[in-house]
Amino acid sequence: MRTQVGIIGAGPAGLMLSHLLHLEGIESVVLEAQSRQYVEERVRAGVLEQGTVDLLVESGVGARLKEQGLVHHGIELSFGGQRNRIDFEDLTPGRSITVYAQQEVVKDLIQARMDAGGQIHFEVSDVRLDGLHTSKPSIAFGAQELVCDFVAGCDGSHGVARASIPEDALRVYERVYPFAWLGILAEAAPASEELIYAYHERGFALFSMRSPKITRLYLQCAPEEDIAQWPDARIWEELCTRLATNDGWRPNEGPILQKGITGMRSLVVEPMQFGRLYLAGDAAHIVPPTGAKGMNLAIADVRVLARALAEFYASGRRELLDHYSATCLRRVWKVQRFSWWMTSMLHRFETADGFEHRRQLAELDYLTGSRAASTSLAENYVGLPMDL
Ligand code: RFL
Ligand code: PHB
Repeated sequence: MRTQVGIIGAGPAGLMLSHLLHLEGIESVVLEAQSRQYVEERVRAGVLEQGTVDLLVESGVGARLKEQGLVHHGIELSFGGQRNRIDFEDLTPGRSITVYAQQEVVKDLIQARMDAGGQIHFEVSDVRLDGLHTSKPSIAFGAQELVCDFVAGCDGSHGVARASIPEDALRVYERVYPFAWLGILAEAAPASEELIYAYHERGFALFSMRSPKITRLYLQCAPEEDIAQWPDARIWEELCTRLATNDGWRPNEGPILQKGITGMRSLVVEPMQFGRLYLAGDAAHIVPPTGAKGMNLAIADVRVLARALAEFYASGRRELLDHYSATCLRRVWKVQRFSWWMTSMLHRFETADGFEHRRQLAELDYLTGSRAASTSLAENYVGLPMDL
């Protein structure tokens, strides 16, 4: 088999790259380890930045997103029994976020690729990369081989792409946090129209949603937490304790449809390129979910990569490809900073003397009381300009 760009992974990064390349007349083949059903049902992110929404709409895959996505003009920060609104309309005029599940983005992209005759191979096994420093790198899978001009490693943090790069050719920056998130999806009408990030003595909690009938909620827990220790009643009790405010507000309860525990880490590998292999999305970096940035960063990477490849095929010029890693990393590190900051402000850290707790309360008090600080949160949350 032969193609121009071989893409490993059918997550948001790989699918969006394939779609953008198609619009530029560039052929690609996507290889995915899981089944189509699995990737279309995997519950993950839900918050799209303005720039992500714009790109999906402009590239022609935004019809369902426009119809079903929930546009939010603010978020709330809850602490000390009160909620404080960060008003995007006021602080970042014209920019907002849209709540639309990642698996819906994935479904829309798969459909668009299929409609255009695109090639996505699901359930491929034993993927191996070869010849990354030659002009014809190849991807072997099972008994088949795909020869390409370029390879895009969009296979997430446990994929083969990054693992195929010799250790001494990469620098890895990593932080592991001493907590995790227990997340649930519940059949309950969201009791608030906007997301609520709560800092509480017992730990962080997040109120989010997927639709007018489905609430998505998270609780800070220990990294080694056993989900079996969390029967539904305990989850609701803890969520209500951490989220309830003095005005009597609390989330609506309902049957829990799905629950799981997610670890938290920050990771960046540099450079995001090795010969003709380009890493994008979670394959190159992981952010803790507190800033809701992972999927948005994956989309921002492939936008840069698609442009660079388009320029190469149109003119033979390699400048944009050569700058791919540096261009992406500028944004990646800014988003790392923001995600780390949100995480450290909102989670409980065990310290003996309570210094951290006092500092965090002061930070939240400052943030919600200062227009300058609120604006900084708002502009990062709705998304830095795509070219930054
Ligand atoms: P993905 O989505 O992990 O896709 C990688 C794909 O590669 C496949 N794969 C392979 N295929 C072939 N051969 C192999 N050897 C392979 N190994 C792996 C995998 O099956 C998979 O289909 O990476 P991508 O495309 O870079 O997208 C990244 C995002 O998925 C991720 O950053 C977000 O989900 C992170 N995230 C959030 N991001 C946001 O922007 N906003 C949010 O609100 C948000 N909330 C979250 C999140 C992630 C979470 N979890 C579960 C980690 C909330 C949670 C709980
Ligand atoms: C979600 O709705 O899943 C979600 C929202 C905001 C975050 C993380 C996850 O920061």
